[in-house]
Amino acid sequence: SHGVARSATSLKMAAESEVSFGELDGSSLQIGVLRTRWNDEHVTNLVNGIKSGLKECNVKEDNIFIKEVPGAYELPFAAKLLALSGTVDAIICCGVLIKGETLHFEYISEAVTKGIMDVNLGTMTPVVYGVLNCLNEDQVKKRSSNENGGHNHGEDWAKTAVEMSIMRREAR
Ligand code: DLZ
Repeated sequence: SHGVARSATSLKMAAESEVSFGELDGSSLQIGVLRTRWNDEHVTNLVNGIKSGLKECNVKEDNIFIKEVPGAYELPFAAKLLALSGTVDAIICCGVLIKGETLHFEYISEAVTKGIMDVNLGTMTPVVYGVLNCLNEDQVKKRSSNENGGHNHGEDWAKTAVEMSIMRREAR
């Protein structure tokens, strides 16, 4: 009977979260997308997922600002510049780090993760962590494309940006 109660609860939660996603209205929001040139093909797929997620939330195409940076390490700096410009409600930092043979991956990954959080709290602008940290390209594909049973996480990042933008506006 415990099992039945548990599954009833998770069904209710699923239904509630569907309702709240449907209500995300981004029609008056300006969203910045910072994307790396590193791992261009995968990052482009993720940006396409972001665009389709933003469209689902009624964000206007003219209100989406997209800018390239070289690699993931550059994302926090660019995000801080954009946040301080006061021109966007939220920023999505989009990149892909793939583990190589050295410790480089761990160092960059940690710095970027910490850097993005610093910009969130330091500027009080929502900065979405749209960075995949993967051991190989197969893992990247599963998280950046809806093909072959994968899921494009860019769609979720877009909804997170809209949800957090609304939260910040409501707090003012
Ligand atoms: C140098 C480097 C390496 C080895 N790998 C990646 C990666 O997988 N993903 C990524 O976004 N960037 C990588 N970079 C570049 C760094 O992020 C950064 O652009 C350079 O170290 C210059 O600061």
